[in-house]
Amino acid sequence: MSSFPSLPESEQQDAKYQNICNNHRHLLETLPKANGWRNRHLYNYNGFWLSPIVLKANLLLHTYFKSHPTDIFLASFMKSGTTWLKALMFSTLNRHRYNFFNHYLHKHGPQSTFPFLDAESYPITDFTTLSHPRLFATHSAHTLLPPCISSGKFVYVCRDPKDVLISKWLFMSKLRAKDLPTLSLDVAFELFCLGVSEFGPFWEHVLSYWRASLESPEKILFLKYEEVKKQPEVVVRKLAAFMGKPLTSEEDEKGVVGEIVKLCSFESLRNLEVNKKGVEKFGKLVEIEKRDFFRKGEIGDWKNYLSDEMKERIDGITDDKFRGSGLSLRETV
Ligand code: PAP
Repeated sequence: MSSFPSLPESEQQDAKYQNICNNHRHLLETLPKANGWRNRHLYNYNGFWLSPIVLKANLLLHTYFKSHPTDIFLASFMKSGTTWLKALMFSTLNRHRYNFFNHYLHKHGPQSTFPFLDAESYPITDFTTLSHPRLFATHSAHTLLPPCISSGKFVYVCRDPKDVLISKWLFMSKLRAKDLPTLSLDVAFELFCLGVSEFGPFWEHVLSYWRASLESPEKILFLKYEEVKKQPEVVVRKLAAFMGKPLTSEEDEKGVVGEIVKLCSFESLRNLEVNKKGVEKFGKLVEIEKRDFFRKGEIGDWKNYLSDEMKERIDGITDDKFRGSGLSLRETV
């Protein structure tokens, strides 16, 4: 039963939204907080550090998102390969719709291929015009998602936390609020190791999807950035099968997998005009230059930034956190 039985639907929605705003305000006043990378503070919500915008998006998602049984979600910790996987998933799923010489990606880039759920603002988009299966992206931990989403199908991509840290630090330094002091690598490193990092702790984030993938392997395709880098063709085949459109022998003969891999390669995406200029909007408040999603796209760039001692510390945390889980990010680096 509706909690606002006497109000017309639009006003019920507004009343519901006002409740969310009040709850959001209350949470910001009461949740544990710590230093943010982009904004002044992050808030610890159910074990994960979220910015105020993401916290609100999460509340909105829980209230308004209507899933469909065929939905597929791409999930990742920030800077783990989201942009790349968006391009790969979109072009694999829609390989019959576009030709590779004049592709949707050429004009629009990977960011606009499917919506990012952690930046929703009100009035909420209902996504009813998207073709099925609908694709969505999220950086939220599995346990933070509403049950209608967390019970769905996921592609999860993770990456060596040392490369994530460096990629994230450089990216967030560019976006950091102008009234805040520069975030030094030493401070970012400490925060990261403590787990204080947008959507973090990194390790608990990865484990939230890893555990879910062990429980329901048919529902979560668990990938590593390094594995995509080393064997992109194998990954495209896995994605095609996972999304319900396995490669046919005819497509194999035509070299479709190779075309997808080439289209989505770092060089090819970075050099697109659409990715060299323009901004990507996340919700109403966040704008990011598209070119900032393409930096180096390498494995092991952390070696240019972290000392041996820093490396040992992060690897030690990774070993401790993943011990007994059956997951290792070691063998991939
Ligand atoms: P997001 O969290 O802001 O969405 P995400 O796309 O997950 O970022 O990660 C960005 C990283 O992927 C960048 O890594 P780097 O800073 O170490 O270079 C970016 O360069 C890399 N990247 C983007 N596109 C590709 C690609 N096609 N192939 C390989 N790496 C890529």
